[in-house]
Amino acid sequence: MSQFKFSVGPWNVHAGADSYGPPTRQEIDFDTKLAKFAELGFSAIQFHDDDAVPNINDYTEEQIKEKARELKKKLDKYGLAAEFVAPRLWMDEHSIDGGFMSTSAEDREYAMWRAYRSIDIARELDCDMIVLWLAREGTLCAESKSPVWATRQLIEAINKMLAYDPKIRVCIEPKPNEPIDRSICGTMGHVMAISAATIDPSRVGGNLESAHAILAGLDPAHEIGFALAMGKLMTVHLNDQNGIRYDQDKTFGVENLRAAFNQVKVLKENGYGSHGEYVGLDVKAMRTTTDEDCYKHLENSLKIFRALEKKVDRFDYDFQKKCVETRDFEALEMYVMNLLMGID
Ligand code: XUL
Ligand code: MN
Repeated sequence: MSQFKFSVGPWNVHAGADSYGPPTRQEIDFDTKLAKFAELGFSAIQFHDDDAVPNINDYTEEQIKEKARELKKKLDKYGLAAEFVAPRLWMDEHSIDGGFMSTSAEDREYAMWRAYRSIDIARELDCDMIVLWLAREGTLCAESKSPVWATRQLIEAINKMLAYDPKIRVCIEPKPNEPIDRSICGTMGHVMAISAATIDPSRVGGNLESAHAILAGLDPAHEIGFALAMGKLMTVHLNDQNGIRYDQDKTFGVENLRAAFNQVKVLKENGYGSHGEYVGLDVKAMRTTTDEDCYKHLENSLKIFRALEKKVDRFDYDFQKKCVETRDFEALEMYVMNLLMGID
């Protein structure tokens, strides 16, 4: 029996538009996605604040909570939990130059408003986690802001969130670049340092996305392991990425099966999920994918994860131990290759 439960965000099923071309598939409405996510075996949904409450700017704080309560009823109908709420601090005109570390005081205030509203929504959805993907937090022009000031702004914003709600946990999803040029919090190491500098480090952790680690030139399994060692891996965004180029959000495991195997292995060996953590996916269908196949990348990611979980179950730890004792890493490496290729 698998120890894992899976989560997904509504943006994982999208119409295929990119920076260079218009949509290639029909938009699918939110309720249809929810029903399909439940049918595919997902247990929880990841939300941006405006996935949960579209047009959030148009409502009062009370109206936003009311809308969130309506959404909760919908989730209950499908037996789905809410995993997290993430303030979307990159689409609004107030977030052109970032959110918490924007150079405009008015825009920083707007970013805090979105962060507080995300917390309000989370509480109504019976969830205690806010994810911060810090899309535009950094510089496009290196001399435009001080990295010292910007880092302190982030710590101050997180402290305000922790003070606003004594139960809320803040989970930073690091990414080294895109859409920003130089990010302020690019890796899990940065996240751990920020956590330690806040007023309650036990409530500040990380969300490791495989593609983001690869974009930083790092190994996703080691980034996961680092956060696990600190007791601060709050969730993951599994996917895949072909080297250092635009963020691809490919189906989990399709570019580097061995790296994917090691992500499943480190999660499984360390009892990930035993405190209610979900295995989150953050995957995108290709632009060429048809309407009929628009959930295939999710189905395939789940299939690959589960197949790799079986490989981890079969992993021969006695043989590994022997190889380590004799330092026969050639044999250990070939053993892993054979395991993955299905050669006994
Ligand atoms: C962007 C990314 C986001 C976050 C959620 O690279 O991964 O989708 O996961 O805001
Ligand atoms: Mn992500």
